[in-house]
Parts: sequence; C-alpha cells; structure tokens
Amino acid sequence: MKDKINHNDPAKNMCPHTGNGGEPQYQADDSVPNLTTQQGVVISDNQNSLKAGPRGPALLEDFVLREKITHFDHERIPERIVHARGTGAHGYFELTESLEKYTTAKILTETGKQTPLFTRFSTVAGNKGSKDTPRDVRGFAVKIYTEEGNWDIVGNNMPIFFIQDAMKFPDFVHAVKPEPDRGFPQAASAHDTFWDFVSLTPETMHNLIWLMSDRAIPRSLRMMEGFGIHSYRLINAEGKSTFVRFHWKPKLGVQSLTWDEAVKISGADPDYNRRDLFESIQAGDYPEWEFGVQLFTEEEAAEFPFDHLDATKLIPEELVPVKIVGKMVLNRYPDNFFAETEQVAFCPSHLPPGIDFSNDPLLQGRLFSYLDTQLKRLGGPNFAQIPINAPKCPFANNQQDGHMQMHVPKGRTLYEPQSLEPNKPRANYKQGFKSFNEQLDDGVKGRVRAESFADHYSQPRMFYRSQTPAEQAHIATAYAFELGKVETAHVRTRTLSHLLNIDEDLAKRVADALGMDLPEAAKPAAPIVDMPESPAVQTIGLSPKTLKGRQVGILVGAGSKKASIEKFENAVKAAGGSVKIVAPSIEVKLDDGTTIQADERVAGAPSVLFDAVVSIIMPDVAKKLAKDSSTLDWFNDAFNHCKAIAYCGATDEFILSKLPVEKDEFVTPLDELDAFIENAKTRLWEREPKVRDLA
Ligand code: HDD
Repeated sequence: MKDKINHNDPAKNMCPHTGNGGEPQYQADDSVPNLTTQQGVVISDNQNSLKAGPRGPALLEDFVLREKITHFDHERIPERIVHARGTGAHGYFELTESLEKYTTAKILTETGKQTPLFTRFSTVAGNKGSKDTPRDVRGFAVKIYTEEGNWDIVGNNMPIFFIQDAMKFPDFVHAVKPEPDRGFPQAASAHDTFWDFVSLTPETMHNLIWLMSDRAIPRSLRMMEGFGIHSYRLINAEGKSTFVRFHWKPKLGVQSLTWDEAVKISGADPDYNRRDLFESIQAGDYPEWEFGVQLFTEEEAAEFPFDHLDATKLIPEELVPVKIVGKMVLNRYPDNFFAETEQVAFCPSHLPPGIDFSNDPLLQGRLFSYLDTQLKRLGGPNFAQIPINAPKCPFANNQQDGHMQMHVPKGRTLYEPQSLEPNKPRANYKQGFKSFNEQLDDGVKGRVRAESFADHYSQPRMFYRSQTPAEQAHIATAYAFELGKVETAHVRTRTLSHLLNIDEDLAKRVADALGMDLPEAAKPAAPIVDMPESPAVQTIGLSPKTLKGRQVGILVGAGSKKASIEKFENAVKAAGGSVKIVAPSIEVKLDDGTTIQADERVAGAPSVLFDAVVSIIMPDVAKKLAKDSSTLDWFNDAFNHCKAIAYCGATDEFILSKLPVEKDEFVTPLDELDAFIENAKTRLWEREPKVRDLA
C-alpha cells in the first residue's frame, strides 16, 4: 500500500502524538521566532528527516538532519578531572571596609560598590553525574569580575588541603577516584586505595579529619564556609606586603547532615544541594556570605607554631581573628547550565594588581595546573573569550588565532615593540600587575621539603579536641565506617597508628568499633604540640538556632484540616522557613471540600529531605498509612535524625505508637505549635546516642 503524503504542508504529515500538549510544533503564524539551521536557513519540518518515500531510506543530502545530529554528537566536553560535579550562581561582591592600608586592589579598597561575580560549588571526587551528598570536600570557587581584571578565589569549604606539594596531587587524586581496575567506588573515599595512600602520607591527616567530620556533609551549599586556604599577599601603594588568608562566612551559619541522612538523600534526591541553591534563589531568599581576611606580617608569621606556607595548616581564628570586610550575595541562577556553570574556568593565578601569591609550594603548582586543564577541557587557548570567563573590564592583547577565535583584531600589528600603529595598547608600569619584590634567601636548588612542614599531628589533634561530644562521636564513627570498607588489614592498622598521635581516645573508639587491637603509634617526624582549642572549627557550635534556610515537611491526606495546615505553614514561614506538603496522593481533598496540590508524594519525599516534620492526617488515612513502609520510615527517620516532630491524634494512635519513637521534648502534639517552631530551628543531638550505635 502506498502512504499518502502531503509535500506542501509538513504539519499534515506530523504524528498526532508529537507536540506540546497537542499543540502542533510548526509555525502557524509569525508569533514566535523561526527555527533555523546554524546558517540561518529557516527549517520547515523539525519532525521528519528527508526520505525517498514515506517509509525510507533517508537521504544524505538532508543537511538539516546532518547538522542537528552532528552538533548533538559533539555536545559533551571532558568533565573536570576533579570537582566535576558542581553547580553555580551569579551574584555580587560588596566591600564594607576598605583595606587601603594593605592593598591597592580597588576591589578591596572601594566600599559600597557591587561588583559582579560567579560562584561554583562542587564535590571533588565524584564524576559529573554523581550524587550531591557524598562524604567529600566541597569546592568553593568565586570569580569576581573586578574593574582591574578577574579575580578567582579557588577555594574549598575546609581551610586546609591534603598535601603540601603539588607533586603529590595526581597521586592523591588517583587514590581517591574509582579504583582503576574495577571502576568503582564512585564519589567515595571509603575504599582501599584512598586509605592506603593517606595512611602512607601523614601530611594528609589534618584534612582527613576534617573529611571525617560533619563539614564533609553540608546540609546546604548556603550553609558552608569557604576558604582561599593558602596565604596570599596584599601589596599596598608603598609596595609593602601583608600576608592574607581569605574567608567566606555563611549568613545561615554552618550546618550539616547526619551521615545516615546523606546516604538516604543520595537515593531520594541526588540533586539535593543543587536543588536547594536553585530553589532558594528562585524564592528570592538569596544565599549570602560575609567576606573576611586574616591579616598578618612576616614577623608575626615567624612566631606561629607552624609554617603558614604549608597548606595543611590553618591559622586558628583565635590567633589571628577574621576581620569581616565585605559580603557576597548570590542572586541569579544561570540561564544555561552548560554555557555558564560547565564552561566557567577558574584559575588561582587570576589576580588583580595589589594581590600576590605566597611561596606556598602547593599554590605554586596550582598556578600551572588550572590553565593547562582548561586548554584540554575547553578545547584551546581562547576559552577566556567565552562570556562567563571574559573580564567585564576593558582588555586588549596581541594574542591571535587559535581554535574558536571570536575576536576580529583590527590593524597590521599584533606584536610589540612596534612603531606602525601608535595608538595600539601598551604595558602600563604604574597601573599594571607587579609581583612583590621579595628578598629571597640564597637557597640551594633541590627536591626538598621544608623542615617547618614536618608536624602533621598537632593541628588534627587541635581539631578533634575542639569539637563537641556529638561531633567527636560523628568523627570516630566516620573513621570506623570508612575503614570498615577497607579490605586490607595493614591499611586499617596503619591508619590507627596515626590516630594514636592525634588523640588516643579517638584511636581507641575507632579500633573498638572495628574490633581491632591498637598498634604502636606512628613515629612523628616532629614533636606534637598541644595547641589551644579552637571553637571556630566546630560545626554544631556554628549552627544558629534559626528556621531561615530550613524546610518543614507537612504530611497531609484526604480530609485533613485545612485550618491546621495553614496554621503550621504560616508559622514556619513567619519564622523564615519554607514548607513542602507531602501526601499519599498529589491531589488532596481537604475537610472544607477544597483540593490542594501536594508538592510530593510521601513515597517520593522521605523525611531526610526536611529539617522537621508535621503530621496532620485523619484516622482512616493514618490507619492505611500505618501499613506503608515509606510512611513508617518517614517518622522513624525523622526521629533517628534528631528532628522535631509535631503529630496529630490519629498519627499518634495508628503510627507513632507502633514505632520506637519516644515522646521526648522534640516530639510534640499539634497544639504545641510554638514548641515545634522552636525545636525545628535545631536538632536534639542528645537523642542521637539513644538511636544509633556511635563509635
Ligand atoms: Fe584544584 C579544580 C580547589 C589543589 C588542580 N580545584 C578545582 C576546583 C576547586 C579547586 C574549587 C573547581 C573549580 C571549578 O569550580 O571549576 N584545588 C582546590 C584547592 C586546592 C586545590 C582549594 C588546594 C588548596 N588543584 C589543586 C592542586 C592541583 C589542582 C594541587 C594540581 C596540581 N583543580 C586542579 C585542576 C582543576 C581543579 C585539575 C580541575 C578542573 C579545573 O581545575 O578547572 O586543574
């Protein structure tokens, strides 16, 4: 049989099932722009390839099809070798206090001006499609488009790094990435190669203990600190240098997940942190950080009981306070993820005049690596012309050609010195970037490590001893979890030998949890110093009592009281929190006959996605839900994760009474609204040891 075909009107040949809600996807009038090829030729039919007859074969001459498929075939670029999984947002930087005494950089001297920036947050080990909530360091990279050139502060959410010398970076990354023979585990440090490497490299001990702490599982990207880590220099008008470390302090304080939550969230919502950033910006609840600096002189640095050029060392805030001098607000989610978040290229060597590097050997290696990696990832030397990377101040140079050159340089000369075009740009000694004229020792060339870098235990010891009891338990439990995944006994033993140098009690707790005997302590290369405790490195201690940025899940069902739902919703919102309605179905008929649309079905929104939960359901619904394991988990998990629960009579009678949920002060009946709102601002950490076997 021959199919009938209408060659003049493609719409008449369209499949009746294609199209948007039944709307034909062709141009019926001129109300929307034409779909065209890359060459600007208007496309008449975007549903069917050109065929010799309605049932094939397709014709090679179909340039519309070829162009579409070819472009599609080339959509992917190499993902970042580390920090592949990330999300970002636009915003601005504003200086509140001038650092004129220390630097000439306008971004740090001109107060009250909003300078655009782009910030990208990331996990380190996982690939681009991995989950948001692994136990991992988070990248915290800020590109500020200053009027004197781009300034990239490429930092992390921890103030120190794993290694001291860039020479070790590929080894470190190979050890944490999926093991090369088997290709797993993805986005996880809990495996043999990672612990093998770190236990053989004691300089990793400090960052390692931060990785085992609550800082490695942030509740929200808006609730983590950011650190530039290395010491940099600020250079003032007299050419004088002051050392500086950069800090970002979140307005919402520092808040973390529990490990069990993080594991469950990775199944329930692998985009958990990314979605939170998106939703908060869409809601106008803009993420904000204070910008701070630790300033110190060469002479002061000489008195520190550690070497500040060693990136495995933090400078305790109690020793050198963080001076708050500005803020960052993120107020616009990217229009296009690939064009902006994926193509953004950070590099620690992007600095404006007035800021300079220190001799930190890790930093020095980074200055090479980032530019090099962009050449591969973005395909050539013109990546700085991509809009997200281009400076927003005037720029001009004699660079020419290369892949994807977007500029059309005018004139005869692209070299210097030249005398043919007097108005071409030239270097400017007065305004240009100048390196600090550092007087160097007469060093001897060699592959050496400074002796002042040899102490690997004093700071992790200080970190552990500065934590609250709940945090210490989390740290010990995290070591036990990770080492529990390590198959090779001597790797576990070697790790314990380091923990003994950090804190004996910690080592014992981990050994007991693993059922192992304690080995001899590792031999330290330098004396271990008892530093004063630093509350600034806690997590729980930095978590404010607030509902701002936190989300409450309200479970409702058929016949639920609308007035009660609204009462809770309004109270949560008034306290700065947000609400999601969860129900067995998406459309829910309430007691007054109105139908509301739930945000999520209960099976799709486990309570790990919320900071506190409320249940407002009728007895027949409660009876039915009592047989549903996802509903039972909803309450059980909320309880086990130390959250506030507000319950109605039916929930109590048919669900809570069947569960090991104790009526402590955070489990309250619906009529105690004020108590619930107060509780929802925090967690009841005292509950934790009752519900979890912590190390
Ligand atoms: Fe790195 C990316 C942070 C040491 C080599 N790094 C990257 C990103 C962050 C950091 C946040 C992601 C940037 C983005 O969002 O695009 N890296 C750090 C910090 C370090 C550090 C805080 C130590 C203080 N990195 C480090 C070393 C080397 C690299 C020692 C190599 C010698 N890092 C890279 C890289 C990446 C990168 C391979 C991968 C993608 C990219 O640069 O653009 O060049």
